[in-house]
Amino acid sequence: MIKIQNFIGGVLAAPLSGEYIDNYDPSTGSVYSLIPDSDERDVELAVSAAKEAFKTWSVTPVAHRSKILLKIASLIEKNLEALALAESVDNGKPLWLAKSIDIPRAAENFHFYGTGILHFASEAHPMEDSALNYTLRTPIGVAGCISPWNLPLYLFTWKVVPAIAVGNTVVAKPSEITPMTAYLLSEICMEAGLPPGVLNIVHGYGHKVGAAMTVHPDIPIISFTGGTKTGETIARTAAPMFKKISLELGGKNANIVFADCDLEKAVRTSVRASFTNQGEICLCGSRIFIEQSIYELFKEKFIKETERMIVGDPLIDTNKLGAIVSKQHYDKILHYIHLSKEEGGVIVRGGKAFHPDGRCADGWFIEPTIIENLPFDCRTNQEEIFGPVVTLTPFESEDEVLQYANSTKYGLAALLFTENLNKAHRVAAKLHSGIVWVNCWLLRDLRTPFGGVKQSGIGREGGFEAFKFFTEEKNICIKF
Ligand code: TXE
Repeated sequence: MIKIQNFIGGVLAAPLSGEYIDNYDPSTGSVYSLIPDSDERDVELAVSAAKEAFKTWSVTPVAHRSKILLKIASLIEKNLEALALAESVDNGKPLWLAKSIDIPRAAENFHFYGTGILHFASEAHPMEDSALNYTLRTPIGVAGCISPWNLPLYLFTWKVVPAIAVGNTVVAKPSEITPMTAYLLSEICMEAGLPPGVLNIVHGYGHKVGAAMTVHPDIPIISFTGGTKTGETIARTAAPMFKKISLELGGKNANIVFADCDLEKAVRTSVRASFTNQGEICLCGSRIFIEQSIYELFKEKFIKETERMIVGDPLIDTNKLGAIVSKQHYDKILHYIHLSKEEGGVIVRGGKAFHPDGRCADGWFIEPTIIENLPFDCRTNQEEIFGPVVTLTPFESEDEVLQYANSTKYGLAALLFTENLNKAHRVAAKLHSGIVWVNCWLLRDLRTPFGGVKQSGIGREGGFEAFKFFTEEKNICIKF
């Protein structure tokens, strides 16, 4: 039974409590490893190591920081197979998905920010013949990074890398549900020669380790991705301490299919946007609005295309959906499917748990589920389910669908399908979300600002936005 260790001050360490938490393989429902049940004492050790390392790391030449980050990127690529298998076993996602998306993107995060830091500069503001202003952007200190279980290494590195690239040191906590690849990254960081204390990983429960990080006086900046409820908890603690926070939270994204769309493309892309990673991506389009005149045709084609999304053992490449990440989340999704029926929904496909034969018989699997006949403002259409569950709703006009799409408390992402350019620009501009994809989904340019509005969060990640978040600006004005 693997016993995961914390990574503090450049060495692997057991939790001071000596206690461990069971870590489950969702595809079999069994415990396969143990996670440190760390607490505020381990966080204290990590903060001390990070503070010590900051003294040198923050003044290490950018070219040297870049070199180490690029070395880590190449080691991740070299260890792709092992990391992808670890991610699939830990999260339940298909192995092919971890191999093609999760792990390559983790390497890309190191490469993107490891090169981006070489080009990050700031500006000067000359005041004609009287003075010169210039802006200094300097690292802040020990950054706290807290990440979720849906894209474990992908989102862990999406936070940690820009933080250390600009010269901060980090205390990080991956989700206690999927800690494995962050643990394996510790070993890669040691091999790459990342100086001790630059990255510290403390494993354990959010309400213990995450909460201790959030309240720690020597962690002045927190970057969080996870549920809106937890984001609120973190903000309540951080706000009166005047900490800088970035919150990437939940979503309930609209997918709008106009009659003048390329129907085949809209169907294919909508199935991907509905069920990839078992629907456990905050960017999934879980509310599909279809123009009335093509509703039945789209529904027929969408259901047919969904038949191809075979659920089963994540280690078998022909399976498109793997297991749901935890028993608790599995129960939550099944609860919402039950609720949808109480709200008048008609399940046109799926709707049940799935029990594969063989080694995964006791795993946590749910069929891709399509529900229609629900009002846009019912709970099923307003609350984040975060599973392989989508609703289909017809609309007559642009105004009507914009009212539906913008009706939730979230505003992370949206998709729309039309071949009419004017309509694409017009509708995209009116959608209350931080990201809009037109005739595509999850097409990502890492330079773009990433984040949501309303209760989908605060701040933006990505590109130089991330570097600006993890640095402090100072304007210096010198009179001639
Ligand atoms: O997230 P949590 P969960 C949504 C999704 C899901 C819901 C809850 O709807 O059902 O959020 O998921 C740490 N102080 N998303 O329970 O609890 C926790 O240990 C500090 C959307 O996984 O928010 C973990 O490391 N930290 C999201 C991280 O927060 C705390 C992706 C996320 O856990 C804490 C995942 C506390 N008090 C879920 N409590 C997205 N936007 O992609 C927990 N944590």
